Amino acid sequence: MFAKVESQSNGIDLIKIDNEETKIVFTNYGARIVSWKYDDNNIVLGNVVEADEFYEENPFHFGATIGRYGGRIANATFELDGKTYQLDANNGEHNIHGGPEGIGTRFFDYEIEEQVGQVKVIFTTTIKSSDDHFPGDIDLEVIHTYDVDHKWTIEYKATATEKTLFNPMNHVYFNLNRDNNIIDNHSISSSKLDMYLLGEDNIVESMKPIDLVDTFNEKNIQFKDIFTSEHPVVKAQMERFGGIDHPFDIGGNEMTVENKRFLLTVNTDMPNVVIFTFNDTTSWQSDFNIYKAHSGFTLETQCIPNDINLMGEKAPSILEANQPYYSKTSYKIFEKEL
Ligand code: G6D
Repeated sequence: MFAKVESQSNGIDLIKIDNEETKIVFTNYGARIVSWKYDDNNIVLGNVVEADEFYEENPFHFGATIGRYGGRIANATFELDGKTYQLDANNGEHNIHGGPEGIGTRFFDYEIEEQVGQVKVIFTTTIKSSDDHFPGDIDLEVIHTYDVDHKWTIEYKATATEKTLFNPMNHVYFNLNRDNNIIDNHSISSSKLDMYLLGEDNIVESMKPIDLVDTFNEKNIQFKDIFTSEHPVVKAQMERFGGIDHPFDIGGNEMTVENKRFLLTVNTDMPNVVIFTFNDTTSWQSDFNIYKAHSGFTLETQCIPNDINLMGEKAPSILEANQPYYSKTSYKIFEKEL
């Protein structure tokens, strides 16, 4: 395994890691993953060639590190220790992806460590309260590790100067099909697939989910079956949002997604996974947008969006001052025996 760096225009560096049949590329712009190839099949959405132009204007945040708070915060406001915080609204009246100054569009510093059987890229930045209006500054390390077993691991290490919210995630879109054909044929599987329902403006409505494993009476569920379900609750949600944009409780630390050729496993210590099936691509008015609806899906490991307004002081995204934060998510790709 080895890594090499290619510097593009506008300060964007591509950090290319070669592991024989798989290759992965990261960039300092948003500490993001740019591409992940199994042979010549790119299993994530992105563009390794002209990353500078492609990523700067991408409203779908392909592969970016998102924070300090990944999902929507309703009405861009929350209360912590009796104090009300007003954030910038950048999704109608709501705050999303950490707000307009979110970390997905900034340049991170980085170092590369080549070790036996793995390469680590350690990205660092400071999130300032004066930029995003959450309390406290956060020193953040985002560590992307790629290893000989074709496993990509993301670790987040952080400390905050004041009690705050911290809920980072990665906005990678997977597509295990050749030529990025729509992902309807992929199936998802876990011991439990509790889907939290969304209300107005895609905001999580209640803490009462519906278990898709029970509803479909199956452990391995195709996206197509969810999209076309006749179950009244599932159907109403799919019609309303054009697909999945929902947080799940996966009942443990692991879930899998597969098509005929590949199996992807996700391991995480985060309580929820938001699956977004790229439901409406039309808001991206660009020649770079070659994607139709359902061209990919995210597996955003995080605390349930809006947790602070749903759960108050019990919200898992609360980070105490000067307490080390750590979380870890791995994605591993296998080629199936045909
Ligand atoms: C997130 O949940 C949201 C979607 O609603 C949004 O459209 C996307 O990011 C860009 O996954």
